[in-house]
Amino acid sequence: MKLLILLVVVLGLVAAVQLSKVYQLSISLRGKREEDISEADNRLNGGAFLAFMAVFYASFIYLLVYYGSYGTPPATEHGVAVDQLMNFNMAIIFTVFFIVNTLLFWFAAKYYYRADRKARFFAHDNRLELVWTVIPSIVLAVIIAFGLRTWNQMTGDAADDALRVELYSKQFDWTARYPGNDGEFGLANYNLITPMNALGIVTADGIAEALEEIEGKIAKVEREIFYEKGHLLAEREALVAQLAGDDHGHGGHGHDDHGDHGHDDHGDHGHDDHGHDDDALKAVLEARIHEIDEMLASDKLTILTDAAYEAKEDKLYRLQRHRQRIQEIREFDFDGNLSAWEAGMDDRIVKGEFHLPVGQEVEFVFRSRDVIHSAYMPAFRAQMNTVPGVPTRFKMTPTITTDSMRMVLNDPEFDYVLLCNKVCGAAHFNMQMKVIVETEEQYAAWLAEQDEFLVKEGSDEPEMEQAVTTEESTNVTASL
Ligand SMILES: [Cu+2]
Repeated sequence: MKLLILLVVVLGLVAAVQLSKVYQLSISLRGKREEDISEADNRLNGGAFLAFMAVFYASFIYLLVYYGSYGTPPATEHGVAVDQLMNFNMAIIFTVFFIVNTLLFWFAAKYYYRADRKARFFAHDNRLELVWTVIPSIVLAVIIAFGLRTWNQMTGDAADDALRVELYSKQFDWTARYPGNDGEFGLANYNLITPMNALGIVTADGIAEALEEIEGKIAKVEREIFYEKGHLLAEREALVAQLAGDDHGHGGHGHDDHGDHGHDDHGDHGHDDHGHDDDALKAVLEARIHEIDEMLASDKLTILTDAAYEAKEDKLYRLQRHRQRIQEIREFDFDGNLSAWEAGMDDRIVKGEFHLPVGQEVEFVFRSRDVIHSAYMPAFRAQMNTVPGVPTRFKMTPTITTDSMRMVLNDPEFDYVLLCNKVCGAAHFNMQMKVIVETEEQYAAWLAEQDEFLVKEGSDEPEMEQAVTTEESTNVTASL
């Protein structure tokens, strides 16, 4: 099939070349030179410019009508302002677009070349320069001022009673976190991320769990390094040589030692200890050789290439650094004496969908585990990058419930959605989360059903309850 298409293209090209040869031949037969272009030719080209302009505008307007809308009316307070800003910008852009393109094509058509007409030479005009510098400057300044005002509406400080929701992105899904009854998000630390603690929430238990996991990994790598056959054999050889060397070259060795100590005028003292040191050293060396022999016979023995051995050493170093960072996590109190390590215990973590109450200001805090993602909620006219290591935020107030929006759009299937709007990897297309906007009561009922971080299935539940304050544990029990 591909071959056939290629053949058609090649034959088409050959035909075109032949046709142009025939055309040139016919011109020279009529006694005209090739570069002579008649006025009729020029007029035709001018008309073609106008025809192109008409088709160009028609396709532009078609695309605008069919793809130019968000599909939903703005469902947040600031969304109205975002749409106004967008429409204002577009109105300016379209105006300039139509003026410039109309002039371009219309001039090309009107002033096609005619032998009896001479163009006017026009070098410079201060008034013109002034007009096309000052007007765009004013328009741009207005756009920037308008844009900053709308931006500040979204990113300004949230009200004290605003609901706070954390959105956590990773390849390739979203997790939402609600701060729980204490109103504070528990501290999070990426060093604590384990399968059981996907957000790395800091609690005494989380730290213990992460440490246990990392100790296990360190022990495994250490074993692989310590039991490497080549290195054990080399060490054994060196030890044996040292033992033999000690027996033969006793004098020399002793002399070195003596010299060292002699600097401090403790030569005699050093010499006294010398024989004793030697025996002790010999015992240590023999013990180690014996240990190595046992290790060489054990089934834990590993065989690694030099590169693999180095990689293991690197890995061990990184794991030890990781362990150190976990050990360095220090406890501190939020305002009001709430321990940062306890604040996370009642956090509610949800996946798949999250809910918001209508008419209530929400402050979103964004975190990312791996790469830059972008939290995009088109119906709310809201978007923010989520950046590893740099929490980002914005606030918004949803104004239309999911149910109302379904009626407005006459689409019972409609749902608000949170999308990833940065191409972040293979499953980026599927990185989304449903958002439900509902009444205050519905929202409260939904939230009460969500598990608290440390109060889900698991045997260590009673332990946890002891750790939280009395007031909190009442709430915890109530929600169970
Ligand atoms: Cu993503």
